[in-house]
Amino acid sequence: MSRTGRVERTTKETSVLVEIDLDGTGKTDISTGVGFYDHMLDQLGRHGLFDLVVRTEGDLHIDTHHTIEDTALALGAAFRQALGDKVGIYRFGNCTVPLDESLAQVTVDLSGRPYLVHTEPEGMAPMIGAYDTTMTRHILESFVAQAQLALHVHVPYGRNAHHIVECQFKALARALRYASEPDPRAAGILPSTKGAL
Ligand SMILES: [Mn+2]
Repeated sequence: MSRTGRVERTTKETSVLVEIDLDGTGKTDISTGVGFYDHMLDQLGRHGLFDLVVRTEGDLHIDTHHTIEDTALALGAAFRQALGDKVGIYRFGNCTVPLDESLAQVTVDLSGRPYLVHTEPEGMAPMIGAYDTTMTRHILESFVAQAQLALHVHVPYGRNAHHIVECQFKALARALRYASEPDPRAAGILPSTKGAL
């Protein structure tokens, strides 16, 4: 059974297409018009072993905000769609990833309830190319709202803004992979005593 999601989302501000295959090999085809964001979504596919297509055309003449946010919303919706009934998966995942001087700790529960806890160092550089570093939290909020999962992302230390953001996406990718992967001991079993996720 294929675990794929496909979401098209069009507004007056953006037009987004996301396709995801949870059981892929990390093959990505990403184009949002925001170079550093493309780099981050590429990390998500590669380290999550998700095949991922993202095509966003947004109102970049205003700024990158709508483009980045709406892509994250569509990505969350596609991920939720791909998870299907969540039978036989691990449900929980966590991963700690260093990037030189920076460290990201990510824990996820595919709970069906959106909740984000996010901390990162204060005072990092405001921009990485055209990417506004305050958008990282907004991306995570948007993704969580649509993917309906609990996500805790912490960067206890780090200095370089590029490193601080990139280690979060790498750790997120790996935590999502672990949580969504089939658990061979739990085939046919829903990982919840409640009977629904
Ligand atoms: Mn916004």
